[in-house]
Amino acid sequence: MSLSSPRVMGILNITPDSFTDGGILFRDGCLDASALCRAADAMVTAGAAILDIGGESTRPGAARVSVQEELDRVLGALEVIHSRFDAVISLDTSSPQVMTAGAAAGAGMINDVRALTRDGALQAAAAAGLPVCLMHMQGQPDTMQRAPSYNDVVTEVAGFLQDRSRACEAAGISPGQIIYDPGFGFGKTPAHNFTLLRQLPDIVALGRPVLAGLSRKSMIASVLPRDTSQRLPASLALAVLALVGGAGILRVHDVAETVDAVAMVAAWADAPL
Ligand code: 7PM
Repeated sequence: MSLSSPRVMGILNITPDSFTDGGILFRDGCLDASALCRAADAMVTAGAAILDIGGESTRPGAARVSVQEELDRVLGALEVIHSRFDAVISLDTSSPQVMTAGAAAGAGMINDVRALTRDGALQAAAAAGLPVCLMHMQGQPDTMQRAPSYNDVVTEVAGFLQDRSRACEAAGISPGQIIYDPGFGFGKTPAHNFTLLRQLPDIVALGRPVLAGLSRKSMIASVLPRDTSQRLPASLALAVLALVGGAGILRVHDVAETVDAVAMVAAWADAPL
């Protein structure tokens, strides 16, 4: 997978409580494989290069799931998608057991909102040999939005990502396999999020591909009164700003629309002066 032009990652939530799709893909303890295939097919057809699947909701206040529950949700989905589509499958997990099993079932990258900080996660990711996305989060999902606080949000996020990169490299993950993510909305006020977006070139300058997850996030609601189903135009505006700031991967719900936005920015970036 080349990152010379920006890639779109489509979000497939395999959780019963996902905040945007209400758990249509996983209900009553059971994966709806045909709904999953339709959703994956629509995203791949629309131009997603990566499909992000996760079985543990990172929503603030979400119930923690057991490793077995997460494995049950995610492995079936991975096998279904891996056997039918050639998109890279990103596995959204913090659990070393899920990383190991997921890599064997066809995952092509690991997306960890905890940046491989759980016991054994660095070793599991290194053994899997897959690219890893390291995301910054202040605090834990259940409490992170209570009182986010930074002296200098950009410097602190950049420093955290560099620390985690060093830990990855020490565990045997090659620098070329490491992706950075400032973690929009994860222990950040709207002002922190907009500062990070405005200063995204400073994160890009650290020398790794940068993933931006802005789709439908609540920073939009700090500017406009929109519930999640009405955030597409604002999400596209944020996606364009992230691209102009140098993002290499956009994690989104609305793949087709975002692919069009990527094409416009690419044409703009390639225009002769
Ligand atoms: C509630 C709060 C529901 C937050 C869902 C979310 C990211 C991610 C998520 C991100 C990476 C969402 C988030 N966001 N992984 N997983 N980067 N790498 O809005 O920004 O999808 S969950």
